[in-house]
Order: sequence, then structure tokens, then C-alpha cells
Amino acid sequence: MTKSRIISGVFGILAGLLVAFVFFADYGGQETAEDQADNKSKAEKVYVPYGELDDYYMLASGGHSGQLFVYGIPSMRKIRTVPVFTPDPATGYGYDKDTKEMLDGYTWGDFHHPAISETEGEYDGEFLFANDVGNNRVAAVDLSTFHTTDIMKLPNMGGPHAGVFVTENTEYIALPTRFARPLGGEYASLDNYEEEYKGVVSMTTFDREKQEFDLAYQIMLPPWSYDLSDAGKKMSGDWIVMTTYNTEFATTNLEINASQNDRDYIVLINWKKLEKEVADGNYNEVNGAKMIDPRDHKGAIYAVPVAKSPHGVDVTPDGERFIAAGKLAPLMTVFSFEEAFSAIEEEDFKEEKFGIPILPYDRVMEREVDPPGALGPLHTQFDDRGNAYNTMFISSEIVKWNIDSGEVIDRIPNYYSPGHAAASQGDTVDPKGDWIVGLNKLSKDNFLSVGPSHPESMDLIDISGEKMEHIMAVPVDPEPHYAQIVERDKINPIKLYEKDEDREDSVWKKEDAHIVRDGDEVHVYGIAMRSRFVFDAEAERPDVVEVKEGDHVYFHMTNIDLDQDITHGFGINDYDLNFEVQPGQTSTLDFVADKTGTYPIYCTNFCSALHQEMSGYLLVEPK
Ligand code: CUK
Ligand code: CUA
Repeated sequence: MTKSRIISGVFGILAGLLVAFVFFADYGGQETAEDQADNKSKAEKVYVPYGELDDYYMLASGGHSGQLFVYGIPSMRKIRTVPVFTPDPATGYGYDKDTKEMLDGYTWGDFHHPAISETEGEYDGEFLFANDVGNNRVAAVDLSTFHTTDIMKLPNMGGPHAGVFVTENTEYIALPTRFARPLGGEYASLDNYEEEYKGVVSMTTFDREKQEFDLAYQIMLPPWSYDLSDAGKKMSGDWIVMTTYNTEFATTNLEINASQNDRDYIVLINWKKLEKEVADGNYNEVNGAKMIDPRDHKGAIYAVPVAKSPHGVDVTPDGERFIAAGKLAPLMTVFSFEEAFSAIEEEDFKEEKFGIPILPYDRVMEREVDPPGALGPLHTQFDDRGNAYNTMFISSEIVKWNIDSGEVIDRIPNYYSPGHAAASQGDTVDPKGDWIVGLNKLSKDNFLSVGPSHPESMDLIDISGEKMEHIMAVPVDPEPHYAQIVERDKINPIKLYEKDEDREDSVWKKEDAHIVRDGDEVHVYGIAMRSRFVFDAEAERPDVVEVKEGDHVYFHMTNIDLDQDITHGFGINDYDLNFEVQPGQTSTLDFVADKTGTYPIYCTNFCSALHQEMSGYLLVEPK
């Protein structure tokens, strides 16, 4: 470069800075050249060119929407909403017979914590489990179809907030309760809280072949509130840990009354030992559950004090420590499993509560990490380099620190107020250490306004370097609590349902479509194909069904278009009914035709150029 070019270059930069300064003075947020370069490099990190795919799935809870949100990482593009605890007309979930039976009349759920099934501590990508704090349920989503395939209602529960977390080989899916409640939800005066109210942990199992939950056993605990839990790994693989609050037994004004004690507890449970107890028949039957009482079962349930009202507890990827996030106490407490086990071995107990030996804090606690000014720690995530990442709800940031030394390495603001964060492969023995997503409760004015209720938001943060880098924020529907970020090749979705001529209620040729009338039951064995419905091949009008008022009508529909992405919908005009059949799928819609009249039936899912022609009629003749 010549001298004159350097000089003009310097002038150029100075002039540029001056212009930038003037603009900045005028408009506040004007971008500098440096900002632009920075934004370009950020944009490049998340740009997924057309024809290419994201590296990770992010499967995020939809909170009180009762749904699962599917995102791509790093693009942060939303890919799908999967209904879990809530009916969804877009997919017919809760309208067709099977899913309606599965929802059992419930119209909402409060889904906080998704957990992917694990094998040897790694996500195996087969199923995703979900808890419903609102109505005491646990659900399984088959990740080959992204359909919810089983929901189990749990007895004796009061809001299973502290689940779901799976053990290393998905032996158990654990769900501890948030609200103490008399067993079975019976009436009991709050004056008898300490005696009659209970906390309960449900230990459920899942049969992957049958796709069915089973309640293996429950553990009856003191009426504390159980906030979060995690399963051990490797050396701690037989254990689960759970945080508690309200060890004060407050029954009103919890905001004040449940924050009196300086210390609450972390409860440690050896599920392997309890499994043996149950196999040996050492339990009481309570409302259909095999109930374990710590007062009768020694050697499996312990607790260790922790700074007041902790929120999350997370086990490190190597399984050697568990870390509690303080919530009200502005610190993270690192505990050692090894020390806990040796204290148990030597029966080094301070006292006993409700039959639960209390381990000495000073012995089991390894370190308190207290970054100055960091307030409201809620949850901990991990990378592959021995670091922990804590969300700080009040000071609205993520703090990165070294687990071995406790040294704080970096802090980065969130927009705003993160609850959980989710790191890539974060719950496994092998986190990836490239991305973390802050799941925020607020967004203030970050996005176009949609009125007084602003969207929640998510921050994508690059954690691959020493310093964290905030890449982007995106809005999200209410309400993200936790998510799982899983490598895309761990998930293997099918493209079509397999043609199965033996499948109950299915027909595969349009000539075979027929109607069976049996008293006041009308069974339509129909097909959906581009671009028509065939209900009765022999009829003068094969796409018309005539029934009598009061008939119980069953539409058993099979989509015989074995072509990728050709889903047909099935809506009945004015009957408040809609469901869908995906390629190769058979689904049943059943209802009582209690409204007489003429009702158009139409395909609700755009499927071909002749989609508008894909229609018919339901005629309901008065009695
Ligand atoms: S909880 Cu939402 S921020 Cu329900 Cu996991 Cu912590
Ligand atoms: Cu089938 Cu539209």
C-alpha cells in the first residue's frame, strides 16, 4: 500500500467515524462499520443455505400451551408445533378417536420439562417424555413420527413439576410433586398439613415396544415442595437428586412464609435399592400405587441442606457432582457424590426428618460459587470442557464458570430474564459445548408489538470459545421452560406410514371402501387420496354418507397416497370436527350425529391442484 493510499485510508476511516458519530448522535442506535462486520459474522454463523439443514433439533416445552415446539439450531427457525397435552385442530390431535381417548377430556396441560430417552447416558433419540404440572400426567412422544403416543395419569400427585428426568438407560422417568397434597387428593384441613399432606415421587417406566407407561412405584415424602430433579450418571447412576423449598410447611402466603429458613434440602434417592424393595413386596398399596415410606425403608433416601429455596439441581456430565442453583441465595452450591456416599457409609448423620437422615452440609458441599452481582441463579448447563453455565433470572445473564476451580470465566447479558438454558446435548454424559440457548421469560420491546403481553424470547449464544458470544434473539410462544438440543442424526423420523393390509379398520383400494350399518352404528371404511374421498365404492355418490339423526358415526379413514408429504385433512362443516390422515395412516373419527341437516365434508390440508374438489357431504336425516 502506498503512503498516499494509507493517508487517504486513514482519512476515510476518520471521515467514516465522524459520519458514524454524527449519525450516532442523531439516531442513537446507528450501526458502526465494526457493528456491521460483527453482525455479518454472526449472521453467517446461523445462516443455513437453502437445501441444507440445521445441525441440531431443539425440542422445547411449550409450558401451559401443553405443546412441544420444534426448532432448528443454529438457525432458530421454528419447524413444528407438536401437540402433547392439548387438542390441536391443525393436526386433528384430540379429535380422532385414539388421541381423544388419550387426552381423556383434558383441554390443557402445563408442560415444563422435556427429556429425550437415553442409552448409557446419551440421547438415543427414540422418545421424548413430558410432564404436565397442571393435570398430573406424563406423556411420550414417538420421535419417529413426532406424535404423542401415550399419556398416563398419575395418582396421588400434586403437580409433578420436578420431572421429567430420565435415568441413564431410561430405566425410570421420575416425576416429583411441587404441591403437597393429601394422598389421592382427599379432603384434609390445612391445619393438619404436616401430618396429612405429602410430597410424592412417581417412578414410571416406559415399554418402548408397546409404547406404554407403567407406574413402577411411588415414594411418599414430607410435605415439602419439590422443585427440580436430575438423574445421576456413571458413578451416581443409581441415584436421583431433587431440590426442595417450603420446608417451613407454609400453607399460605408462600412468597414470605416459605422463605424463612436459611436452609432447605436436596433429597437423594437410590432408585435401584427401592426397586429391589418393591420387587421384594415391601410397600403399601395406595390408590393403585406401590408406595414407599422412608420411615419403613432405610438406606435409600437421604437429604443434604442447601442454601434457601434452591431451584434447579443438575448433575455434572461425569456424574461426580450435583450443582444447586440458589434462586433466593445468589450462589451455586457444588456437592460431591463421593462425599455424600462416604457420609452415608459412615452414617455421619446430623439428624433425621420424617425418617430421612440428613447428611452434614460441610462435608458434602465442595464449593459455593458466588459471582458478584449475579442474582437469581435458576439452572445449570454444561459444556465438554469442564465448565458450567448458570442462568441468572434477576440480573438477566448467563454466567460461565469452571466446575473444578469455581472461577468465573465470562458473563453475558440475556434479553431478558432467562429461566432455563439448554446446551447442545446438554443433559448427556457428552455435551457438545458449541451452543447454548437462553429460554427467557421476557422480551420487552425487542420485537414488533402484539399488545400488552409481549412474546417470550430465546437467545442463541455461541459457547465454543473462551468468551461467550450472543448471536441472536427470537420470539417464542408461551412458554419455554426447558428444551433438549439433540444432534440431528440422533433423530430418525419415518417418511411414510407403512402400508399394512392387516391393520384394523384400514382399506387400501378405492373399490374396497364400504359402509357397515349395525343398528344405530354406522362404520365408514373410507379412503382419502388425491383428490377425493371414497366412502362407499358401490354407491351412486361414493363421496356422500347418509345417516339418521342420533346415529353413532365412525369414519375410519386411510390415506392411500404413499407419497412423501401428502397429508389429507377431514373437516365437517358446522360440526366442529376436523382431523387428518398422514400418508399411509389410518385414523378414526367418531361422533354422534345429533344435528340434522346437510353438512359439507372437505379436505382441510392443501394436497393437490384439485384440493378444492376433495369434498363430499354428510346428510343427517331427521328421525
Ligand atoms: S422451571 Cu421454568 S424456569 Cu418449571 Cu424448570 Cu425453572
Ligand atoms: Cu386432500 Cu386436500
